[in-house]
Amino acid sequence: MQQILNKIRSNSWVVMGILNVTPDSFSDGGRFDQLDNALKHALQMQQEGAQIIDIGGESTRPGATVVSLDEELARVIPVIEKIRQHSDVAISIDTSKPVVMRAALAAGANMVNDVNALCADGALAVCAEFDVPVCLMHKQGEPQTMQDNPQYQDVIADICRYLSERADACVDAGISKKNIIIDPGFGFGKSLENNLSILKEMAQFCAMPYPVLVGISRKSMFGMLLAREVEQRLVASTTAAAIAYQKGARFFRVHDVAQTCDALKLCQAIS
Ligand code: 7PJ
Repeated sequence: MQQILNKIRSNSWVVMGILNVTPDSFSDGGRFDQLDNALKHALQMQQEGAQIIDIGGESTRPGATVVSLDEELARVIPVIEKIRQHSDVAISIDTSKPVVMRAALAAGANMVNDVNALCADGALAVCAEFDVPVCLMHKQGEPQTMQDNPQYQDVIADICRYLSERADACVDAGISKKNIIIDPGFGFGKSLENNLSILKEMAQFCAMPYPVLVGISRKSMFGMLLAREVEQRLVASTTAAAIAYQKGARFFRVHDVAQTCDALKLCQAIS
């Protein structure tokens, strides 16, 4: 993981492939099939150029329902163990729950990706103890209702202030500054206009003393802007990644790994 963090201090970039662990993964007899599918998908994304696999068992999409602790553990831990048996690819655990963070890190995950920016009681302490990179994401409100009516004084300044406060909280809790990654949180309590401002002003986040992660892949902002269904958002997603790279973002959380890597290779070649 430190190698990955060092890499992005130059003009290089890192793609994080999204591995969704689906709600019915562990019902009835599907268990081993589902695990094998998850492993296959992870290995394929690694082959295509992903240096980190981001595993999430709690859907945080707009409108998603809350998942219990036991359910989330049952979804993600077997997948982490399975990948660890076959690959040394870096694994990121996408969770807000300290118990899941601890179990995932103990099972071989290398990084914590928290859409709640380590706000849950005990989250900072777990990450400090394991001394792993953390991604702090901004969101406004909670997934159930966050898209209803997002409000900002100044969307860029408000997000920068929040991320800066959360980074300070990390350092106060003993998390190394070099382990902090920030993320403006596309789609998390943001209107289309807010999301476009964030992309346009990406350089302002990148001017903060932390690397920036962008999660914009297939998001509903493209549905709104382009009237495209989720499977038809590849071109917009890779274009957005290229724009964000040019403005200084270095981590990209994506579904379409090979295509995003192509776009970023081109960007880097002319940088
Ligand atoms: C993000 C995330 C994001 C980070 C999700 C989806 C929603 N983690 N997890 N940043 N989005 N760090 O992929 O549509 O933007 S889940």
